[in-house]
Amino acid sequence: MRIVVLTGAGVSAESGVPTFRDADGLWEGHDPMTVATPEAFDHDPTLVQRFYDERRTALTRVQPNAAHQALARLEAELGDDLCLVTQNVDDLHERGGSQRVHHMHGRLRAAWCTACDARHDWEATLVDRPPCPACGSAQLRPDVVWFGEVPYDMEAIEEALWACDLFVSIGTSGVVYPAAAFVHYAIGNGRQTLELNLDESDTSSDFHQSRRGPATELVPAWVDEVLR
Ligand code: BV8
Repeated sequence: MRIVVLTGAGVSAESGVPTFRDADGLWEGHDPMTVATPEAFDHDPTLVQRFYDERRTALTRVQPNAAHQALARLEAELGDDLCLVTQNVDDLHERGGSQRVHHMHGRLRAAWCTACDARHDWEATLVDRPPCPACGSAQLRPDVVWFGEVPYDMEAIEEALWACDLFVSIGTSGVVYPAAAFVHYAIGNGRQTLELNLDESDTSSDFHQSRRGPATELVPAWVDEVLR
């Protein structure tokens, strides 16, 4: 069975990574249009760099959870029949054991040089405008996809959605596009769809089946079902 799994902030919530729209979410403290758009970066690069530096540093204080580990187990069994796509910029899927992860919205632990277009694995801060290791210019930005920018790996993702038998969405509110439209791609191609989420999402009613509960319970149970 070929499966496409899409994850959102909910899969990392129990690891202590704040979600966006939940009560104590990131968007509580920050207006996304002032920290997550190219215009915001042009207008106040220090504010934007600080916002991402804090989140990058916070990654050192969190660990993958049972949901990340279960998806790594599924990858080990299914191989290329699993396509794991995440909207998350954290690296908990990889630290949970997943080898192949499509970060459609980029990665916190990466920096992109807008002068020479090089991308670098990056653990440190960027607010102090460090030089690009490739060209030396001080034009590094977080390698994340901001609102109004084109998501990464869209071709591979659309191909996998076209070829899959089952589309599964885990821990996402279904508010941000094009990710929120993936269930419609899958249904449009006559594929089965399943949602695993703590609360009702904006697209819950579009899924063939929607289960409620924390990812650390729902995901291992679902993976056991698939592998049984
Ligand atoms: C684009 C990186 C063109 C940075 C992010 C009007 C209509 C439709 C679309 C648009 C529109 N106007 C503008 C748009 C486009 C815009 C968009 O969708 N805007 C929205 C707000 C209307 N999209 C874009 O700009 C995108 N680019 O469209 O380019 C294009 C299109 C197609 C093909 C080619 C080109 C780019 C968007 C990317 C923005 N960058 N992140 C950063 O991280 O700072 S988005 C960011 O927010 C996340 O990556 C994620 O995508 C989104 C947050 O959503 P979730 O992850 O779902 O998190 P949330 O907190 O909302 O929900 C958590 C869920 O988990 C909840 O449902 C909760 O119940 C559940 N949960 C909580 N705890 C648990 C749990 N579930 C299980 N267990 C738990 N323990």
